[in-house]
Amino acid sequence: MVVLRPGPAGAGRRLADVPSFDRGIGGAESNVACVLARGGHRARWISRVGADAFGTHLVAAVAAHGVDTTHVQYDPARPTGVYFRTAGERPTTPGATAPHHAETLYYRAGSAASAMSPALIPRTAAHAGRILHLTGITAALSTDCLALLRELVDRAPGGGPLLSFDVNYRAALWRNAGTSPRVLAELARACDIVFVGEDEAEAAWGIDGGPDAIRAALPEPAVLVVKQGAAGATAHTRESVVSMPAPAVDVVAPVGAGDAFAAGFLSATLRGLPLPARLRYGHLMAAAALTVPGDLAEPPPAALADALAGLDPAAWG
Ligand code: KDG
Repeated sequence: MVVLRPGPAGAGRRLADVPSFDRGIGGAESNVACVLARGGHRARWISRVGADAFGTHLVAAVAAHGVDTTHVQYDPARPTGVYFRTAGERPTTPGATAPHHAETLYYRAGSAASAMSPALIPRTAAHAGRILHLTGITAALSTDCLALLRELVDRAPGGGPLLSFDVNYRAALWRNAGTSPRVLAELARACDIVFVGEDEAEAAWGIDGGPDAIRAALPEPAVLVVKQGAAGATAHTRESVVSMPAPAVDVVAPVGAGDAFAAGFLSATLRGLPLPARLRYGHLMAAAALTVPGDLAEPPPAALADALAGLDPAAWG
């Protein structure tokens, strides 16, 4: 999607009071692809945008991060999704109000992406990599989108790519979805690596017992990563449970941090790093995203690059 977020004069204000907006790009899956590509991986983003100016901008901006966008489709009949958001940005201008909870306004009903379906998105292109990363946001967009996810996670045991799934529960989208977010648990059960926030598990599924309770409800994924906000994250595998505290960060805006975390975790997975290092890598990428107003930290701060370079597999035994 194209995202419009408060310009400098609107930082810290509520959407109703924002006088002007800056344009950026957003979208959980493209964020993950961008972070992975910037980290030196080959990443492909598959989606649909409108055959319009925002679609052109979005695809060019994602491609500028080094992502392969050749499978993105342009829909002549439906527009590119757009959303407006605040993210509790720290006020930078005199007179701005104190930070507040994020507000989001989606304009994506009937968007080009909402028309994604098994018929339109070729399974071969989606299954071509070592990892296919999907998110629960797609499931909320339309019944065709949900059918697409179901078809992409349906694969022969041991066949196809590792399936990665970020639950990414978005209450505002599920209010109009006509399906229950319980379907997110069904999708998660079919995947190999699953990311879910403690808060999301409670809001979407009513599970409020923390990582152990979430694992009890989702025993199938080989790796289940429960994100616990500023406290860190806990990963369950069949053999072990590892908790990793998050570094303390001076947060500017939280949007995009979950995507950066997933990308960091997947990057370390592709590099063959052990579980503690994957969590640490995720935290470091998330920390970079937390320190910028947009979804993506570009480029990552030098200190982060040093920390990442220091993630030697040998050091993690
Ligand atoms: O994860 C960040 C996303 O929330 C944002 O970029 C937009 O994908 C998005 C959504 O639907 O909320």
